[in-house]
Amino acid sequence: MGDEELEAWAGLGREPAFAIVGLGGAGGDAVQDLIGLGSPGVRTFAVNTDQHHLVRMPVEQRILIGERRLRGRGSGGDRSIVLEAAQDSSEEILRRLARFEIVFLLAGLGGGTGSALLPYLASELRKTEALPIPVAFLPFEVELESNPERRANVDGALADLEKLGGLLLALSNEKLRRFDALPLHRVFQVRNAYVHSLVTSLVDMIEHPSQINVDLASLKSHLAESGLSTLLYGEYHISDPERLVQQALSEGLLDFALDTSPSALLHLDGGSNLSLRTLDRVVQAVRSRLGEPRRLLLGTRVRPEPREVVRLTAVIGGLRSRSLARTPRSLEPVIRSVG
Ligand SMILES: Nc1nc2c(ncn2[C@@H]2O[C@H](COP(=O)(O)OP(=O)(O)OP(=O)(O)O)[C@@H](O)[C@H]2O)c(=O)[nH]1
Ligand SMILES: [Mg+2]
Repeated sequence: MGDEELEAWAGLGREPAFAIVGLGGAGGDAVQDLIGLGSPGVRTFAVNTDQHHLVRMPVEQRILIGERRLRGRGSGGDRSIVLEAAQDSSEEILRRLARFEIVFLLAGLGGGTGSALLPYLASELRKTEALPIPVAFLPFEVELESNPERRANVDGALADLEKLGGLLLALSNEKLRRFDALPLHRVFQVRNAYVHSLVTSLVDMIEHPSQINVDLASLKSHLAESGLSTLLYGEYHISDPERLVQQALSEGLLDFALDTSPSALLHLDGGSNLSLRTLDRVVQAVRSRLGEPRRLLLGTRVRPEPREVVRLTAVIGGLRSRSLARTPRSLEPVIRSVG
C-alpha cells in the first residue's frame, strides 16, 4: 500500500468534519478568540451584515448577507430584516455548512444579526445531516434595561432555540460579573476560553475512538431522546472524581434549570490509570447531584500513558423550557477561572 493509500485508509488528511461559525459582531469576536486558542481540524466561518467587521475576521470563509438593503453596514438591531436576508442567502450558506458533521454556531443575542441568524441557521441545518450546536451569549442585564427592542431580540431568539430543542449552550454575561475588575475584552476572553474547552472536548470525543465509544450516531440518538440539552465540561485530578463532577456540573457559565429526571451522556478522558472504580465514583457523584438520570450513556477514552488529570464531557438533557433567562435552580453556575 502506498503512503497516499495508507493515509486515505486511516482517514487522515480528510476534510475536517467540524465547523465553527461566528454570526454577527459578538459571534465573530468569539470565533476569533477560539482560533487564537487553537482549533486544529475545525473549519472557521463568519456570517455578518456588517462588512467592516467581517473583513477583519481571521476565518477561512466570510459570508456577507443582506448587502442590497443594509449596504454592508449592519442591521442596527433589526432582527426581521436580517431574517429576510438570511432566507435570501440560505441556499448559499447551507451549501457551505451542511457538509460538516457538527456545526457550532456562535452569536451574541440582543443585536439584529446574531439574534436572527442563530435560531434560523440552527433550524435550517437541522433539516440536513449536519448536527448544529447553537452557542448563545446573553447580554448584560444593564444592556436590556430600558431597551425593549434588544430584550425582544433576546427573548425571541431564545424562544425559537428552545422550541427547536436539541443541544443548546446559553452563556450569560451576568455570570461574568465576578470578573468586573478586569477590562471587558479580558472578561469575554475568559468566557471564550470556556467555550473553547467545550468545543474541543466534544470534537475530541467524536473524533477519537474510545474504549467505550461515543460516536456521532450515539450522540445524535441520545439527543433525540433527551429534549432540550446542554453541554458541560470539567477537568480535575484523578484522585478526586467527586470534585471533577462538581467542577463540570456547577462551575460552568451556563444559564439554565433542569427537570427532575435529566438524561446524561458522560464521557471521561484520562490515562492508563483511569480505573473502573473512578468511573463508578463519577457516575455516583452525578447521581447524587442530578438525581437518578432517566437515561445514562457512558463513554471513556483511555490514553496509553498514565495521566494526572481526568476530563469529563457531559451532555445533560431535560432542560426546562423558558428556563434560560431565569435564575437556575439545580445547577448553580459559577465560573471556573480559565488561564
Ligand atoms: N462585541 C461583543 N458583544 C458581546 C460579546 N459577548 C456578548 N455580547 C453581546 O452580544 C450582543 C449582540 O451584539 P452584536 O453581536 O454586536 O450584534 P449583531 O449580532 O452584530 O447585530 P447588529 O449589529 O444589530 O446587526 C450585545 O448586546 C453584547 O452584550 C462579545 O464577546 N463581544
Ligand atoms: Mg453587528
